[in-house]
Amino acid sequence: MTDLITTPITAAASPVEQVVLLDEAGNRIGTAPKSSVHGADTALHLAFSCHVFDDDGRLLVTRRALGKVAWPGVWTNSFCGHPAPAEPLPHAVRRRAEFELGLELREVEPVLPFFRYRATDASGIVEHEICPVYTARTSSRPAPHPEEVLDLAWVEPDELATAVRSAPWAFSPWLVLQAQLLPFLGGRTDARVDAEALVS
Ligand SMILES: [Mn+2]
Repeated sequence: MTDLITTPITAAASPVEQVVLLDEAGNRIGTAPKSSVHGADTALHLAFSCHVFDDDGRLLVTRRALGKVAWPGVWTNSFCGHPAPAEPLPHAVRRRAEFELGLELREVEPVLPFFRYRATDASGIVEHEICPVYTARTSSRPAPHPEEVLDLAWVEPDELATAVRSAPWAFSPWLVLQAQLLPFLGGRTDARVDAEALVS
């Protein structure tokens, strides 16, 4: 597998947001418009998730805006996104933090560099991603972008861990899966997560 976190590929600048397509081994095999990739049979592509802590060790959870194509109105981790074709992942993480939440991040660290999942939302839209998971810290006060984030909360990690296990249907499937693997959400780094089991 190529180094997904640090290896950019070059591509012509495009006015349409592009995502990076991946083969089963995680190699970059091309690009496609973000809007056409996500559908009923979504091709595997590169994304990321980030969990943001404040200075008191609380975690930021967000509720996805109702206008989002996939999982509208669902509570999830701090934010997610797709790197542009030539964009290193840590840069994409910082860019989306600023865009979605007005947050300046520090200590951006990959914690699950090879996380992968496939899941289908209630409307039939499929996500299918190799999705390196990051943690970061902020001292900023969130200023959510209304087209991205409907609501947010700072929560104690152990309370989120309990909530995700008690009511997994109330959270994004990628958060539920990540919680099985992230120690700060009660997970074990050696846990085996069967992401395909989520396909409905
Ligand atoms: Mn995606």
